[in-house]
Amino acid sequence: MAYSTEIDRKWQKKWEETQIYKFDKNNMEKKLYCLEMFSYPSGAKLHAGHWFNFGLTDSWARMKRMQGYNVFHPQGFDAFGLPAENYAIKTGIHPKDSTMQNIATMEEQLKRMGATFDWDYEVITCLPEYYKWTQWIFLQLYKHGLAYRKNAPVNWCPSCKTVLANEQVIDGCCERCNSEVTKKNLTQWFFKITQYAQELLDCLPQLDWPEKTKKIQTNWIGRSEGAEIEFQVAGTDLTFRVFTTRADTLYGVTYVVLAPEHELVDKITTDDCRQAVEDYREAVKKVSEIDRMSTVREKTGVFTGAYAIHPLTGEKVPIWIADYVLAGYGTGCVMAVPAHDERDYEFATKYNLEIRRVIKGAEGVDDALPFTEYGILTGSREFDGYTSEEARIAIVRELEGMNKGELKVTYRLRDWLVSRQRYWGAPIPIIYCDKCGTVPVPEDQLPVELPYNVVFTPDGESPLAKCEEFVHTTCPCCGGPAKRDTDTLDTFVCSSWYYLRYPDNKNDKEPFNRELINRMLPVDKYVGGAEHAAMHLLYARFFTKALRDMGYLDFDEPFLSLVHQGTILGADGQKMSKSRGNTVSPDEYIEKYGSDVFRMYLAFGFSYVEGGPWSDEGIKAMDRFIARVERLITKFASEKDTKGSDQFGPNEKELNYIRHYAIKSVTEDTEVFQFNTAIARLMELINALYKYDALENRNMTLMEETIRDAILLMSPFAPHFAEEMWERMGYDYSVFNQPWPSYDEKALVRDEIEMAVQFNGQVKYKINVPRDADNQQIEQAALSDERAAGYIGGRNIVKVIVVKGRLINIVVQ
Ligand code: ANZ
Ligand code: ZN
Repeated sequence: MAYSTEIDRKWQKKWEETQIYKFDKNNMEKKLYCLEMFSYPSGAKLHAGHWFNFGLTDSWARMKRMQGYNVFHPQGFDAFGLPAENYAIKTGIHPKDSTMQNIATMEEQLKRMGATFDWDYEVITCLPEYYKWTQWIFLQLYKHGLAYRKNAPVNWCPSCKTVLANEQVIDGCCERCNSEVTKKNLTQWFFKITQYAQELLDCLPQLDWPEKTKKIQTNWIGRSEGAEIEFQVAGTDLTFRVFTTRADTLYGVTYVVLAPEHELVDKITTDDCRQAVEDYREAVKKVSEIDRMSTVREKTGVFTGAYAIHPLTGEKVPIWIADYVLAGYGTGCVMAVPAHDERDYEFATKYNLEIRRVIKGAEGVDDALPFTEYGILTGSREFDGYTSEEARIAIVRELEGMNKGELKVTYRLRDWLVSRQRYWGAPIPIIYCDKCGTVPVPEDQLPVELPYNVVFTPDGESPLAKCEEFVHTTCPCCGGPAKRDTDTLDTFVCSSWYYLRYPDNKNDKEPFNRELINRMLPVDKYVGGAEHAAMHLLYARFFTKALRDMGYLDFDEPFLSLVHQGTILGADGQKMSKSRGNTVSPDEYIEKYGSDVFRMYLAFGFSYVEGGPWSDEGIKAMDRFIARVERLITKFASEKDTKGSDQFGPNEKELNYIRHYAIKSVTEDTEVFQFNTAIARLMELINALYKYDALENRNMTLMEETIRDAILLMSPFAPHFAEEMWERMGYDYSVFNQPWPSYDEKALVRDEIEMAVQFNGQVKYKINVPRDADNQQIEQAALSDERAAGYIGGRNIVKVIVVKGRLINIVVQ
């Protein structure tokens, strides 16, 4: 029977019956937690990208399993979220129904992949048995002051009618629907990820993650070392603080700027300026944060009519508001130094504000204004002549003495906004009582179930707010009437801890057993898309650290080693999409060629971390390769009991060399996810076997051993096919219970000859060199031998004579 889906089914059935991939919880010594980012069941089908991620990570896991690791390889679904809800709005099919239906289909498809997933540990985030614990974690964060509620300007997508996290706003537009994002004030729940900003940075170096991803996180956290400096509003006792990285320029401050949203604005604006200030603040609401940060956009702003007192000179400087100052960064106020900051310079020039130089360049440096480099202080009283580096510290020390400033580290990272005004998510487990205020739902009342019958068409209000039975409840404190929070949690909350739930997914007493997950985690290998570099991967790290500090686990980082798979593009080199009509449907190919041909093609046809364009020719070639392997093995299986020779001549040595070279390369390349080169070595091995098979007098033992190794090496990439070939060779089930082959160093040395090494004509020792080595290689081998130094004895080498095939004479003096 030639390889086909029938063979896939045969072995899938057998694997299922024999429960071969069950994880053994009692053998923790060589546990290996291998995890792919779980999938989002929005499209009903697995696409080529899923296959690339799951199929090839499974190949890696299979090799580790054969190397003796007790591999934990679970699967699950990130099942809450917008797409299911948007789909429901379009089709009228309830998100729960469509999601569960999609999950069933995807589970089937994943099973047909023939992966080692242990489905006993499945996790589905939209089921109450899971989100009960998501809510429980929310409550723990709340109890520990890591979840809080505040009124804040939030990103609002007018089309999805929802609040978006900063990360979901791309170039000022909604990540999902691409409409322009505006601002709106709402009372929202936040998680205090900023409390972990420094630790999130500090732990990055120890992680085996792609450098680029670490860099993205570093920039996202955005540590900035500077100072906070206090200014007083003239004629009042109001004060405000600015954050600056350039305290050395303090004497160059000619005005200050508050973010338009700053709470002081109302209090200090004078009557004659009020109208202009109000109009400006209205206009700013429509501008996205990204635009406000843009350096090329023209700067705008208005004067408040108020003045601030310079902390060192006592001079009065005007207070402006301008949208290039962001409310959420630093203190939301800046001291403007137009001579030494580009934005301030542009602003001051436009509005005719004073520009005062306080830094000059060193000799020969062009210091035309705006001069933004470090330099030497001038016009700065007793600090004149200081370097910027010295003055940054000295000026702050002086302010410290007056209680008007201190050194300060600021992070660009913001607290994580988790409230969503949507239906399809985990309800926030909080009750509001007129008498008792904000009351957490008692833990024994979890889960707060998401009701099924809800009108979820968006109209700006949370769908749950329109569900009377949900909203009205009794206060757990006083028993009086109370209302539930009607927002749901961002789906990134669900995916921030799923890897902790897998090992203990049936626990109904706690989210996970502490002792168990301390043994099971961290995840040893995590594989998924690079698009998660900033959000998911940062949130999950934060959750792990917060849960550690609250005493629920004992490790610092969730994912020790991380790999990002590349993207499989359409045959046209464009991103696959339905509208372009360039998508590849794995199901059709699998039906036609079998799942192993599909997987082998993905392994061989692309660099794993880069991806690339799909090719139908490529998959056809892989189909021919598998058939070629099958012919070889089938033929050999029928002859293997015939007597051959036991010779071990040059042909045998050559075959044995290629065999061990393949073992070494496939092992090393697979380890680091370089599957394409691993498969290339396998192909060379099959070619060598064909060549050897054509010879008259074969060493049948060597040939059988080589074929056996070839099947083992191929098994992670073509699991069904390998089982079939293993059986055809007459071996016992299962190929996956075999140890991974190891290579013989000696076989890797190609045919060698022995040569004598002489010093000044006297033979001292002998060395082995490859038969085809040239004079230079021979000379090098002779001199790098550890015995050479003793015979040279610190003398000079005058000459080295190589007599090919016989000796090397080293002349020393
Ligand atoms: C005075 C000054 C003088 C500044 C100078 C720069 C150059 P990073 O490195 O990104 O942290 N800043 C502070 N808070 C801000 C806010 N909320 N919105 C916009 N800008 C803000 O940048 C820190 C610098 O960005 C601070 O140092 C401040 O301007 C500005 F010659 O203060 B500087
Ligand atoms: Zn109450």
